Amino acid sequence: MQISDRDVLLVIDVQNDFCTAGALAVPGGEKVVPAINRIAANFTNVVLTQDWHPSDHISFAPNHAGKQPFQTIELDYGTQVLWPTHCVQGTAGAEFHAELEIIRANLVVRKGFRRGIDSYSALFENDHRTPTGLLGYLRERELKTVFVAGLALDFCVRFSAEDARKAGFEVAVIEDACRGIDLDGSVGATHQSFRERGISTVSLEALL
Ligand code: VGL
Ligand code: ZN
Repeated sequence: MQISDRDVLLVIDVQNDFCTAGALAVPGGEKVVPAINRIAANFTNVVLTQDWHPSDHISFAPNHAGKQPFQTIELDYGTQVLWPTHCVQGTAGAEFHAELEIIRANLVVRKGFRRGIDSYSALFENDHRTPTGLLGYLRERELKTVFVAGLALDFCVRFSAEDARKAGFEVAVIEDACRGIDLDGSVGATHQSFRERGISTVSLEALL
């Protein structure tokens, strides 16, 4: 597959807290790093996202008396999973994995920095309305196809891919450059959603 100057590689949340020994470790999370470094070298346009929460963030289970991680609460924007405290602004857990070649990035988008709202997607926060600014960037740069990789497949990768597709981009998720959390069948639901929405999945090999 030929990569063009109208394509962008969107690298989601490759941060220490989502890797082994991190606060919200995704199984095998760090395995995406060499894969992403290899494909990033083939793209002119590379955007990274960084989950970037204040310590009093509403998505953190310890901020809700009597709640445990992975339970859910109802907020005015819908159901919110409560997570272990992770990716707190300025902490080592919020840093990109040390081996991720961040020098390839044209843009780093931070998300989830408002106390009262989570942001899985790189384009819109969890109310599906508040923009991160990335959509404006992609449109102004006249980018057409968004290739998505990173963590976690069934949360931030999924929401980012869905929002990009809804906004009219061609979207391809690079499956072997992603890893999932898999809460209550969320990886299966992600694959089904991709099929229903016309989000394609590609292998790393196809892009090398
Ligand atoms: C993520 C849960 C909470 C992700 C971020 O990057 O998929 N998941 N914050
Ligand atoms: Zn988060």
